[in-house]
Amino acid sequence: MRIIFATHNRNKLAEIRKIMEDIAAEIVSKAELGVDFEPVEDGQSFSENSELKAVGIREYLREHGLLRQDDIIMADDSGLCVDYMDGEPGVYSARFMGEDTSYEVKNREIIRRLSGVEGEARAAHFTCDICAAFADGRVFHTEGIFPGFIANEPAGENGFGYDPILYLPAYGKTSAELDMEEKNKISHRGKALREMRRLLQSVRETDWKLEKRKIPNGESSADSNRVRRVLLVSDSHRKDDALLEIITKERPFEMLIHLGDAEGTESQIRKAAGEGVRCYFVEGNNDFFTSLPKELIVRIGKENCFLSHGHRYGVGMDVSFLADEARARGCGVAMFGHTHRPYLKTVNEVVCVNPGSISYPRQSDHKLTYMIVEVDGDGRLSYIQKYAN
Ligand code: ITT
Repeated sequence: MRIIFATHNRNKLAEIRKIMEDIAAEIVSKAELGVDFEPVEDGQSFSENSELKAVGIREYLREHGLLRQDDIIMADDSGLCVDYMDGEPGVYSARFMGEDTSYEVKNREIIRRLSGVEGEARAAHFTCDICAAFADGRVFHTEGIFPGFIANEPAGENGFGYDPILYLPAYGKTSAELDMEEKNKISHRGKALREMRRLLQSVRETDWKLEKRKIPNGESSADSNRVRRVLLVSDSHRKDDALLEIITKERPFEMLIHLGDAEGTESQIRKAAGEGVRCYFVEGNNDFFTSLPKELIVRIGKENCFLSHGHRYGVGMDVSFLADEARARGCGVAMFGHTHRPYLKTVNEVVCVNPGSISYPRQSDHKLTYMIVEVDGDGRLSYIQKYAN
């Protein structure tokens, strides 16, 4: 899943990355995608504006062929609502006194307007509405509120915008005196983002349950019935001599899976495997300018196998994120590369398999490794670790 956040406010993006980093493979801003299209925010409420932004960017990406099937375009609209000013500046927070007016001036002006106002009457809050527009047309919203009081004097250097004037009695500080981590825990955006995170997780689980009933995208059940031996390799990094040798040595096999970082020699490998062999490649972190899929689900015997290079799941540190992703997608096997070390272990009920590297091994014996997967008559898989030299 890729989250594209429709903002050019760097502070917002940093907060969002911190909260969402472990649920999306990629979080990019629209600027990082090179999109300079600016939807008009002329709604009367925070939720209207966030939806105008998110849907506007989604349709722009669609029209320009940049929208991926698993993209979620997110946008927030947020602002400060001051009770004594009838909820102003509200949706006009960024435009209050003019876009180019400094926040020092805006903050002083709000304090000035509240001169003589005391206690509860100085109540104010930040509001944030987040909209997630899915590539398939669905739209979801969450909202968060961050209550406080307008301070008598601006204070603090952290945060941005109106942070120096929102005083938080429980902390004896303004929002600008909190560090980012503290602010994220209690802020309007933090709350709305965590709620969005929960919502996305539950939507994703429901989608995957439905998807589980479909045929996997790589290999149909009918095709998978004829597969008895699979050659599993990874991380060849254009150094194909050993790989070409084992292709000859290991024949016959009906399927070849390469788990990433072939670095452009895919057609040579396919050719060497021969016409009758189904070849699957996924994109590795060194496969630049490629149209290879990032992930695939392939049916082998009676197993749905989740193929991924693994770097997006942090497999170098911990395989359990990959295992959980595979399981949530209805796969009992996760095949990955990236670490250059052979691996075979059941993690969170998912068999996690890494054939190691066929070019630059990193395990202690420094031998080039690969795997053969054998399928028995009942469709059960067994994994045989092999050395190329
Ligand atoms: P994008 O539209 O590109 O996301 P923006 O800064 O214009 O960025 P908004 O339209 O949501 O964002 O305007 C919100 C304004 O409200 C923002 O410029 C700040 O002045 C204020 N604001 C929102 N969240 C805030 C926060 O956490 N701390 C301080 N001020 C905030």
